[in-house]
Amino acid sequence: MGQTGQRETGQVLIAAEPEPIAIDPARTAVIVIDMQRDFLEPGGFGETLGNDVSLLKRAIEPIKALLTGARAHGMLVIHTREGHRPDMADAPKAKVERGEPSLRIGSPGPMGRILIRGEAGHDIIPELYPLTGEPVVDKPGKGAFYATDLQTMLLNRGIDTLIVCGVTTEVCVHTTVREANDRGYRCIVPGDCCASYFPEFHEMGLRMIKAQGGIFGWVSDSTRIVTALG
Ligand code: TIU
Repeated sequence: MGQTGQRETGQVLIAAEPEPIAIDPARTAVIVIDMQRDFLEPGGFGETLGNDVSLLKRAIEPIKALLTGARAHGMLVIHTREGHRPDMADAPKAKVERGEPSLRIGSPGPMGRILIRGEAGHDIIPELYPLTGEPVVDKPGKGAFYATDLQTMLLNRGIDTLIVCGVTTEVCVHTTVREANDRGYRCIVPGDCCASYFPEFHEMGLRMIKAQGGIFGWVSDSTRIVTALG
């Protein structure tokens, strides 16, 4: 804090591809996408779709390190959860009836009803549980901006840059980065803080973000970001 009590706006240079990016931590938010039991633990939505959920665990420790660094700098941390109202009025028929899952959205499973708000499986994994005061955005879609108050939160805090991480790389992380990019936010994606049920989609998803001069944003990693924050 400066003498006036105002936060000093120190720019921090983050090593990234396709090029380094200077951020102001006071205007940067970390968005942790859908690190929910439904995607990371057996018996949830991810497994009902036929996926090996153990593939997503690799993102947990890097996200922990990133959050420790971000919180130490007083950065805004926002968590998201994909899921639907218990009455499922917000769940599109096209989403509920798609494919041949072992259990459909709304069906009772070992962690409660699949992808339904308030159920154990819908909540964030204990390893990354939000701290008191950190906003949790419940989203019905893949993108974190669609039908949520995320943009209002960012506007209220004067945020211009997002560090977007979580699962899965090519689905909810990518959709959110694309939504944010079109809304004028600069997006940094720490690759080791993201994961996919399909390692090749993870790799390609990151390459798509940073290609063409950073068509959707920048790709970095937890170590480079935490080192830059100091
Ligand atoms: N959070 C998120 O990515 N939702 C998904 O459904 N992802 C899949 O990869 N299925």
